[in-house]
Amino acid sequence: MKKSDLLEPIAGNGLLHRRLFLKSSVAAMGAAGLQFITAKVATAAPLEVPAWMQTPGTGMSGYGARSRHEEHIQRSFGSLPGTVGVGSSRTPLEHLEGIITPGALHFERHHNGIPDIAPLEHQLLIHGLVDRPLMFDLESLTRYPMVSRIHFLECSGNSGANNAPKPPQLPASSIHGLVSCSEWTGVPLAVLLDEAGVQSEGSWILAEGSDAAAMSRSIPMAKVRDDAIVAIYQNGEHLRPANGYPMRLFLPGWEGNMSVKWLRRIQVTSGPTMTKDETSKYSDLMPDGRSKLFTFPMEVKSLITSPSGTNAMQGAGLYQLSGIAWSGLGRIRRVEVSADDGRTWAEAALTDPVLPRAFTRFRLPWRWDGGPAVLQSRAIDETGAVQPTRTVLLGERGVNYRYHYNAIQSWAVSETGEVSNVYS
Ligand SMILES: Nc1nc2c(c(=O)[nH]1)N[C@H]1C(S)=C(S)[C@@H](COP(=O)(O)O)O[C@H]1N2
Ligand SMILES: [Mo]
Repeated sequence: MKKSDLLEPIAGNGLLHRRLFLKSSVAAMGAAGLQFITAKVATAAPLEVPAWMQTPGTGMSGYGARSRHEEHIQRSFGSLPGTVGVGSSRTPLEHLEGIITPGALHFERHHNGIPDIAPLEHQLLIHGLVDRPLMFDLESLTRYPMVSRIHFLECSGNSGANNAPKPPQLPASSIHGLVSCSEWTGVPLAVLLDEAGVQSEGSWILAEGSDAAAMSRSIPMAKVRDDAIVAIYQNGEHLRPANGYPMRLFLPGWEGNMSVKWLRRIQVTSGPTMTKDETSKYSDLMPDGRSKLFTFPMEVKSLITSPSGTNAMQGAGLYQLSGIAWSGLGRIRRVEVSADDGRTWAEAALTDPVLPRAFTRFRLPWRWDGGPAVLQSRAIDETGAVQPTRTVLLGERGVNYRYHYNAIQSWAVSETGEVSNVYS
């Protein structure tokens, strides 16, 4: 491909080739006389000395805080801040970049508030169909070999707002923010189960939390053996109370509800326990009125986070479309982007690293001509699964299905630059 071709749209409505964002191509853009994004031409005058260079800066602190100019970036709430009991808060996806969600902005979902657990008093009991019932405290756990894995965590209720007949006019976080991505460190649950000695009939476990909801879920032994961990650390520091301090179950790629926080009990069983949390909620109601028994993995999904709902574009010109893709079934293989409501598609650049069951950041250059556009992203994972359109998804599921919504998100850009949520 000739460098100048990079400046030619490769799909409808101004989508440019992903290679335009490579270093050499940025130089090519300059050579072609295209000013890069919004940089101003520098003058020969010396730089001014700003106020903060004229006095010594402040000192160190024991635990860091972000810039006071960023304090308005907050989780959004489904229920009022500080509400006790049931509720959720959402990650401000449209304000974040890369793939890691800072601990302080990880989404929260509680069924009866956040328990205040004294770590030295917390115990994890492993019992049921085992040879030796065992109790682990935090100290004994940290003597086992640990693993660290970068994975997303998504509530199966995420994006449910888009089931509504009319598209809600909300920021990306309010619609899709029940998903975050962290590095989780802990002990593989299989190691602890081997210590206890699982008996031959032990084909499921029950995991129970130490919160006032005593939230509990059943998990098949195959998943436990595959990649379940008892997580102690999140992004390098101890779990935050809201995310399960001092220990939680973590099940990569499976619906968030099953990653039981404040984990206190694992009972090895011969089948699913059918707890209140897996029968009254998180089950999918089908068009014929019956419920699916369980839906464990979170399927392939993506959305453009910049620009996104309620944003205002700053005039026609070159933009960097940026978004996240993820799949509970493995790696993201490819993300395609459309600017003309799905008529034509261009392949986006995936920013390294591309990890299984983790956020994958994608980008594509877009020259907005100032006219109306509908932006969409469509992710494909390594199993070949393709993110469906909303029409296809709802067509298959009927109107009663609420959980596990993974349809393509469409953002309309108006001539005045307002970005809104549309169903296409
Ligand atoms: N003990 C317990 N575990 C729990 C919950 C809970 O309320 N109690 N909420 C579940 C739900 S519905 C989700 S989506 C995830 C949310 O994890 P987070 O709050 O760390 O984001 O935790 C799950 N584990
Ligand atoms: Mo959830």
